Order: sequence, then C-alpha cells, then structure tokens
Amino acid sequence: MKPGPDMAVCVLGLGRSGKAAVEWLQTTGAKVTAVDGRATPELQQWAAQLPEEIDCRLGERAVMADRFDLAVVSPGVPLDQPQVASLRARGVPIWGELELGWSASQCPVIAITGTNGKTTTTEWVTQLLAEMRREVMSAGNIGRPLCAVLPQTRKLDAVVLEVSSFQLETIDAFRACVAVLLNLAEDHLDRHGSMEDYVRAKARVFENQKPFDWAIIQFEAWEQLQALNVKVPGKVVTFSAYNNSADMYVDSNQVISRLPGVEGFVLDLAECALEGTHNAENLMATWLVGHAMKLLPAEMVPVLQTLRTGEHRCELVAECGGVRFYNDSKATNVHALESALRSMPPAEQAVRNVWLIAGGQGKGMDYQAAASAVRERVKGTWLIGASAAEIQSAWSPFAPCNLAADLIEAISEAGRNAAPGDVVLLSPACASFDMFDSYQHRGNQFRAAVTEWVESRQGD
Ligand code: UMA
Repeated sequence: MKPGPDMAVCVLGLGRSGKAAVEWLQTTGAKVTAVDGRATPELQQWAAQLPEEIDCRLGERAVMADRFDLAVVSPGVPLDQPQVASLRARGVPIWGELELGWSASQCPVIAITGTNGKTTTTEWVTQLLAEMRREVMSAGNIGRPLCAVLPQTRKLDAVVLEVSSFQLETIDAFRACVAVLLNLAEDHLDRHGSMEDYVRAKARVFENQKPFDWAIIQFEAWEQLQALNVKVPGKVVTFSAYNNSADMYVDSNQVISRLPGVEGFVLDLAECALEGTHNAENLMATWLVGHAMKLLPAEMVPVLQTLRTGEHRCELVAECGGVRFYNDSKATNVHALESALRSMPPAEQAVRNVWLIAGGQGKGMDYQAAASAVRERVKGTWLIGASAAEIQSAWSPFAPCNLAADLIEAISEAGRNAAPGDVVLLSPACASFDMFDSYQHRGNQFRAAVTEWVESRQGD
C-alpha cells in the first residue's frame, strides 16, 4: 500500500509523530484527516498554517464515521483507544508513524530496541558510522520521527532508528537490515498488559527480516525470545556482559568475540571511559552493528574508546563537600534504576553510599525487582510523585524511605543528609509526566536545583 492522491488517510494523534506524518502525507496528495483529542493553543496554531484541504479536527474524541483507506496512529495512542478500535473493526489498516515512514524511506534501516540503552546505542552507532565516513542520521523514538527526515533518506547510507515497543506494535512490513535487541525487563506494563505481550511487541523488530539480515540480540533476551518460541528469520548474533556462552562476551574486562573471522580479543573496557555492565553491552552492540555494516575491528576501536553517555544518563552534575550529584532522569523503569545504582562509585569505606531520589508516574512495574540493588547501595531514599507511596511500601524493608513534596525538597533533604564520599542520585524508575513535561525537563530541573542548592551551601 502506497499513500497517494486516491487515498483517504486518517492521522490519529498530533504530537511530533502525527504532525510529521501529516506533513509527509500532504506531499503525496493523499486526502488527510488529522485528529487529536486535545485542542491546545500550540496545536491550533499548527493547524492554522495547514493547507485547507487537510481536515484538521482538534479536541475530537468521538468515534468517526468517515471512510478511510488507512489510519496512521502515533506511538502514544493505545490500540484499544475507541477511535482506533472502531477503525480497526471497520477493516481500516492501522499503521504506526514508523511503518508510514519506513514505507517511503529510501535507504536501509538499522533498528535499535530494548528496554534500556536504546537512545545511547542509537547515538553511538550513528557516531561510529559517521566517523567512518558513512552518511547516516538517527531518528525514531530518539525524538525525531522518521517521517520528518524522509527527504534526507535519499542520500543516506543508512538511517539509525531507535524503536520503541509502542512503535513496533503497529508495524506491517517494516524491515531493518540490522536489528538490535539490547535487553528485556519490565516496562510499559500499563500499556502492554503483561511481560509476554511487551516482549512479543519488542520481538516484532525481527519479524520481517530476511535470512541475510542481522539480528543482534543480548544473550539473555535471546533466551527469553526462545522461551516464547519467537521466530527470528535473520542471522542471530548474541552478546552479553553476564554470560560467556554468547558470540561476544566479557572476560576480565576484555571484550572477546567468537564470530567467524574475528575470533578473540576485541576491546579493553578499561580503555573506554564508561561505567557499568549496561554500557559494556551497549558498546558490544555498537561494535556488532559496525561489524554488520562491514567496518573493520581496528578502525572501530579508537572510536569506541571516545564514546560517552549523553545528558540525563548517570550524568555527574555537581560535587560539593565530597558529595557527588548524578542526574539519571532517563531511567524511567526499574531495570534502568538498578543499572544506575550498580554503576555508582562506591565510597572508600562503604558500598552503601547512595541517597536515591526516585518516583514519578508509574507504569505498572514491580518495584520490588530493585530490592537487592537498593539493599546493597542505598543509604536512604526521597520519593516524589504519583508512585511515591507505592515505592515506599516496596522498598521500606531494604532502605529508609521518605516522602518529599517535590524535587527541590528531595534534593535539599538528600544533600543535607549526605556525607563526604556519598552520592545523591536522581534515578526515578518512573515516567515524568505527573510532574514534568518530559524526562529532559525533569533532568534539567534537577540540574538547576542542584546548582542552586550547591551555591547556597557555598555561601554558608
Ligand atoms: N493523543 C490522542 N488520543 C489519544 C492519545 C494521545 O489524540 O488517545 C494525542 C495527544 O493529545 C498528543 C499526541 O497524541 O497530542 C501525542 O502523541 P505521542 O504520545 O505519540 O507523542 P509524540 O510527540 O508523537 O512522541 C512519540 C513518542 N512518544 C511516545 O511513545 C509516548 C516519543 O517517544 C518519540 O520521541 C516521538 O514520537 C518521535 O518518534 C517518547 C517516549 O516517551 C520519548 N517514548 C517511550 C519510551 O521511550 O519509553 C516509548
């Protein structure tokens, strides 16, 4: 199916994805109806500059009776939402914005998914390929919809896409020549209902691959797919920082490969300025994508040694009186919090040196899953947001749990209690939308409030 002048297309949800889809569809001549449940001033302004032939309906939540040949839904629109359910019941194909973008993309796709690390790995793969003089660009869940970069894809060697389970739920023929699954842990259960459904949504990244495509999968995630009997038609290559049965694994801080043609030592992790096993795995996945894209090991290593994590990912934002403050606002699930706790620098005398600020909008996750990391590393917690009480009851047996009215109070309480050698870590294990616009907004507020708090202490 190819959107064109003879097609009536409904676009549901007008956030970044929906707007990009409408703007792309407009260039194909399709008859577009653009719908959003909200009618914010920002959306009204955007709608006002659209050409007249686009039927834009803001604030519309009722089920539509119109006839459509295709519906394009944004990742944030659940598939059981009444408008989507009604379109589907009438036999209208439902595509996500990712499928629409892929159907019009003119270059090969590298797709990166997983519960955690996908933004970092997408950035690293893009950087690695760019430094090796490939024309590449990142897009997708990273914040830039594929539909927004379609004109550029004509001159790219590849587009590196961060893809989420929400996006993968609504693919049809989407195919990546290289697809990566970084890890699988509980997340978005409020949307997917069960871990099995979440895993099956993630595994769809592989479903349309050909036998010559690459499926780069964390060893433990591969075991989870096999337990569910998920078929992966591409060439499977596994990696793991925990299990040396994988095709690429870690032994005494050295990355070792058993891939045909590149057997043996690949990379010394001590020469990479990154903490934590999660970053070792993100590096291995990056190397494996480079390998699939025909880069040579010797040319990849110097680039891998320069890679760093971005903002809001265990980012050191201040140090005051021997206390370090880390912003890990990107940790929106329990697994990401565990990785952050395990990668925090221990104090000379004690491993239990973390004052943790967590909480926010929950996603149906089991906070008890972090119990052992909390017990090992956390001296005390300050909990904020809608899920604070639920987290308090899950973690109280393992560390002192306090409720804070907001982020500012949490920072000042944690900072006041911290001793030299301690760490104050914001790693919420929750989405931000109950108190902030996004995880970036939450991280920026944290950074600003920490800076203010540190300055106020320096005046003491
Ligand atoms: N809306 C309706 N009806 C509904 C639900 C929503 O009309 O029933 C409307 C809202 O009023 C709003 C629009 O839909 O105007 C929002 O759509 P959206 O939530 O899909 O937001 P976008 O701005 O299009 O952002 C999406 C991704 N958002 C989600 O998956 C929730 C962004 O990922 C992504 O960067 C962007 O597309 C570009 O591809 C964000 C995210 O939180 C970062 N992703 C999750 C994650 O990483 O954990 C999956």
